[in-house]
Amino acid sequence: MGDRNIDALLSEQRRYPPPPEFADANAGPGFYEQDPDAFWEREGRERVDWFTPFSTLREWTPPYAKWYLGGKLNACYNCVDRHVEAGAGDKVAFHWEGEPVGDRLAVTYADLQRRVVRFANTLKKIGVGRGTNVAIYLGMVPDLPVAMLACARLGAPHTVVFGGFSADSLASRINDMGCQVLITQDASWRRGRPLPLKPVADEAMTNAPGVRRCLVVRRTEVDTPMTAGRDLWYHEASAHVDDDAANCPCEPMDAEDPLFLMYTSGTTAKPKGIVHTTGGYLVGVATTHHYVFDIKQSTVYWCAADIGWITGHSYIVYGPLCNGVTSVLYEGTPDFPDKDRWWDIVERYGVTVLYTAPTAIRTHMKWGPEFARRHDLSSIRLLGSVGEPINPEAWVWYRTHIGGGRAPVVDTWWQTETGMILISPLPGVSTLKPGSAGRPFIGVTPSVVDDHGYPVTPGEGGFLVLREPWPAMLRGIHGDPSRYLATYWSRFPGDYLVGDGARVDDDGDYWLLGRIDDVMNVSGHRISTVEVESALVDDPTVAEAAVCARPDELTGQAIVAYVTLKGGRDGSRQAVATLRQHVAEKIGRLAMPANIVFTPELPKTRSGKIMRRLLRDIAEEGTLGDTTTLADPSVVEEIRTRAAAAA
Ligand code: 6R9
Repeated sequence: MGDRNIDALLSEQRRYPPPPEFADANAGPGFYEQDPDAFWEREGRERVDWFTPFSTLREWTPPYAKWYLGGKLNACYNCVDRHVEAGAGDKVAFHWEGEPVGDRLAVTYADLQRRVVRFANTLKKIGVGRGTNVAIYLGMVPDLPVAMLACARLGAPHTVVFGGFSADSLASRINDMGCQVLITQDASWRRGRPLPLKPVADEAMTNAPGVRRCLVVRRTEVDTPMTAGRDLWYHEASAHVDDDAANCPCEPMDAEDPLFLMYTSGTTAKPKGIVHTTGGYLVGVATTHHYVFDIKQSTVYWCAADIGWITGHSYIVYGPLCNGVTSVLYEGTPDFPDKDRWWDIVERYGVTVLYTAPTAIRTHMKWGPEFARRHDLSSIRLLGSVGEPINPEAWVWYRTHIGGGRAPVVDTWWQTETGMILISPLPGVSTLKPGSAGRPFIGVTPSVVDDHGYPVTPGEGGFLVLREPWPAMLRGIHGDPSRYLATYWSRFPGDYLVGDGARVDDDGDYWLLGRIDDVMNVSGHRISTVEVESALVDDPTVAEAAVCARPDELTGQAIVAYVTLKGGRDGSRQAVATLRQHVAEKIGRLAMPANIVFTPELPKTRSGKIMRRLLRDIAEEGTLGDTTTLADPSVVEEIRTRAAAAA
């Protein structure tokens, strides 16, 4: 019995062709037949405005690509000013919804322009200009996109550090990038309480002496320590600052000038500063946003991610604003003050496109559909998923309970490094398969290869690699070209190593199998953690599951499953037997977990990814790895105790 049987048992048969409402979709039949170079040439000329048009589409000297050479543009101009100049100043750029109920603000494109100009002029006063690196450590307040755009306006590369990261993480990013200015806030709202941010920033700055100035946005009334000569309240520093765009021109940037760095964790402790540039990035994110989410003039778009994550950069800030869309920006958590908060927001603003992560969908599944039923969600026409493979049950739940049984679900695959969506269905073209990310976007040439770099036969799993460059591709790791080569280009020379496993079915649709280090080997059979997790979550009693391997004398590796039952219940001995049997039925006996640990929560990063590395550590009874990126570190101790009891 080999992988083929597993595949047969797991094969997902449900199919959803494009609904008739998508007959006039931005991407219709024939979309994939376009010539990639002609497509990106046209999008480059038409989707963004250039101060100086580009002369060369791209230059590819592996492993470095350049796009839109010779062009000069400004990302802020494209996201803000040009919409105001075109007469759309009164259109809402974003409906900001604060966490405290009733705390809300509609920011039009004209308002946004004034806010951005004021912010940019304030930054200028403290010495920020072209090439000054700026760190931003803010929660989901209106000043976050404003600060990013103000930096872009001046040509100052930014790095946004997610508001939940520790002082150490913040300091290491500031130091690595050499930031001279830090923008933060007093505290952010978290489930009804102010969570201080400035004290964390203070601690970070003691280890990051390069920071000359710290601008502090006031969000709450908490007492906030300020260091004279270094710290400034933003509302004071900006009080008499000009907000007339005519007096604060957008810096003409080269297409290849850096726009921002986004730090992401790799296999070593030190995070990688992924470099994104201006031209290719902006064209890439705006183009994919337009086609994948079928953006119309009337779209009300909500990406419920955090801006501190690449998803927020590309698909809350730069893509949607470049396309002149009306968006929602929400400050709080999905369960404050109650578990229907998201659905209240969808109803209030008439959200038509919702983009979120499988972990959030499974959380709502765990709470039950009654919270969504309290609200009118009929405005929703399209749903998106990103961040990890979505198991078919969650996909179908999402479509049924949030999408009214009609809205297509686009499962979008991409990474911090890719900058933009690379594999995704298109709602007017693709027949959807729950659990599949569909086809590569135009010009994207993935391949699935074996250990030696040879393409595998269709249906077989292997390493996902990318061959041709795409516009929003990373331009390297900041300050570490050898790590760039070693991480992405050395395993299969000439190909970009994604780090995910995948397989392609007979229709050419991609099925992502999780990170390659998440592929287990039990008795010589290759089993992906995702497949087992999917089987577990398919059981009606299971809310969420994470699977990893531990060494086993007989079988090489054995499977350990961590399972959260619906309603947070504890599992009985009978439940263990039932679940093992269920996996055996879904995949085969070889995939049956050797151990099942019931736990009320799984350890997750703040962006919602399950930290399988920690689960593996627990399963191997080794020492615990770094837990600083965990949303709730106490979860680990709890699981360790339970794992010992279940062994
Ligand atoms: C955008 C983002 C990237 C990793 C990626 C993969 C996983 C993201 C996915 C997905 C399956 C999807 N991933 N989207 N796996 N299906 N639709 O998440 O960026 O935080 O850098 O993570 O996330 O493993 O390699 P990032």
